[in-house]
Amino acid sequence: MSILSALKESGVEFISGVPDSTLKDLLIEISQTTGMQHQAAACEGSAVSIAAGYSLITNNYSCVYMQNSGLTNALSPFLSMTANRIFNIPLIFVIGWRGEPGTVDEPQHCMVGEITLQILSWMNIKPLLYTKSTLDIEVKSYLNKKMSAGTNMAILVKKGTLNTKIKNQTEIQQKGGITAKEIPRKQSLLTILNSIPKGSLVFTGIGYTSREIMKLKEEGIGSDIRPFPCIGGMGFSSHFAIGSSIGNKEKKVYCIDGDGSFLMQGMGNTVVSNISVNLVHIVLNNRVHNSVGGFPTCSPNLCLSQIAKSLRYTKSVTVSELNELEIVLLEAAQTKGSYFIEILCGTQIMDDLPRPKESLSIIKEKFISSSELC
Ligand SMILES: Cc1ncc(C[n+]2csc(CCOP(=O)(O)OP(=O)(O)O)c2C)c(N)n1
Repeated sequence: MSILSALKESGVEFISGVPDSTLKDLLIEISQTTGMQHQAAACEGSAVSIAAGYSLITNNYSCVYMQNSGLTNALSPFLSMTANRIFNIPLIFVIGWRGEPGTVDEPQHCMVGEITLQILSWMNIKPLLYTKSTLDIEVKSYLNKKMSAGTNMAILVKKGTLNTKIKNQTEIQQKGGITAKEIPRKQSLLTILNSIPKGSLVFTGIGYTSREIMKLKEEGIGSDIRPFPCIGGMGFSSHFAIGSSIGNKEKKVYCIDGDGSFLMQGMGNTVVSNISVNLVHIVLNNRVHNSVGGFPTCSPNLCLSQIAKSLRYTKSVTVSELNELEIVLLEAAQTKGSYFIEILCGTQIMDDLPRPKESLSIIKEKFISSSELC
């Protein structure tokens, strides 16, 4: 059995969420199963709301999956809409536990990892801790007990418990939408790095982008720039970039991000319509959340540059050929205002992607001193 089978046997028919590498096996199973309707969500709060809407109308429990870093996002609709003292629409949460105290994990996960149980206690949830030795019967009896009581519940999955059977990644990625043309990922990044004028401020997003750029810099590409890797706060790197452009009108500011991140928080970029920024916002659209297993985003076939156009970026384009990209990057470097570039790119992954080698506070200090901000 598996978590998915236990959910199905308990009568659950609907699941929504944002992917997490801790939950890869569950997500692969969801993509291959029948009898469980699945809706990928743009963010965790949206997943809670979609699942709650489904439950309200069907009078059945539904399930929400996420990484624990999405819990704070989920809290908004939970605490003021679905919780038992509000509209009382109980849900089943399946949560990947990154940054669990006593385990080794990336620095951005340590704070949320430490307070995960506390957040769940604010939600009045006593989770079932899912480890390699958790028995199927324990999962079923936990679900059934909580369902009979009509309460919220959570299965908290320890890192390394579920990601054992990853085989069909290519198949999953292929479902992430279809494009006739695309620029190979590495080629896109090389071209971007070579186009950024010296002295620019560069912010790179979560997912593979920051790590890919770290690798290219280790290979000597883009030696004139020192990017600030926004490896936490999914979707907010462009907001960071906007803030820094407000704070320094002289410098050209770049944000290089993924489509999953843009879809998660892109509406916040609407502020570019009423402020003066000197921003080049680049989104590498591979139509999937590649770094957490290659699962399709909630809307893989949207044209992101059309969205940016309606958010009133000064200029907004989609490119799918290398020569177009070169021209557009040149123009963006010379244009004042907000320039949005959607690159239709592939899902190829470079080998041996590095992770930050220094502490994040040192990375921040080096970014500040190299940016000649004072
Ligand atoms: C709030 C939040 N939700 C989920 C995650 C887990 N997560 C890390 S990277 C990522 C996917 C990012 O997708 P995209 O921006 O398209 O970049 P790619 O992975 O394709 O490089 C996800 C879902 C997270 N870190 N934070």
